[in-house]
Amino acid sequence: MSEADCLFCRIVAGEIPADVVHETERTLAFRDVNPQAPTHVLVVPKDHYQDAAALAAADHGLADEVLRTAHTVAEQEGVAEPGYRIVFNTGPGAGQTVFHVHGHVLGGRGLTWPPG
Ligand code: D5M
Repeated sequence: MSEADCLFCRIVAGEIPADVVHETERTLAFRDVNPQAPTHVLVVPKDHYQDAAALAAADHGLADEVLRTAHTVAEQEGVAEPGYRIVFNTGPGAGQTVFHVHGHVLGGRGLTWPPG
């Protein structure tokens, strides 16, 4: 998929509306349209990387920034305590459906382990 066709690139560009909860120079956080918990926010780098592996290989600083944004969102949403989950589905076998890396920030309810 080209970046022009990428859903999350289009959200970053403002071409598709999203409920943005936090933004930094290089990251954007917006609510998931299909929330799986009371807090369910997606954190993306504004630049296009297809998954967490590609991001980690290409730009360690940006991967750090995505994690920092995820934690800022958790604090902002009031779920940092007692805890929250950050999930990067990586590859179709793990359930990734949008191939622009995104961390799911989930919280606000008890989260069981193992995940499905
Ligand atoms: O997660 C992809 C996630 O993206 C999934 O939880 C739904 C969400 N999604 C899909 N379209 C949108 C829009 N337009 N806004 C916000 N959230 C969206 P994955 O890990 O790839 O399965």
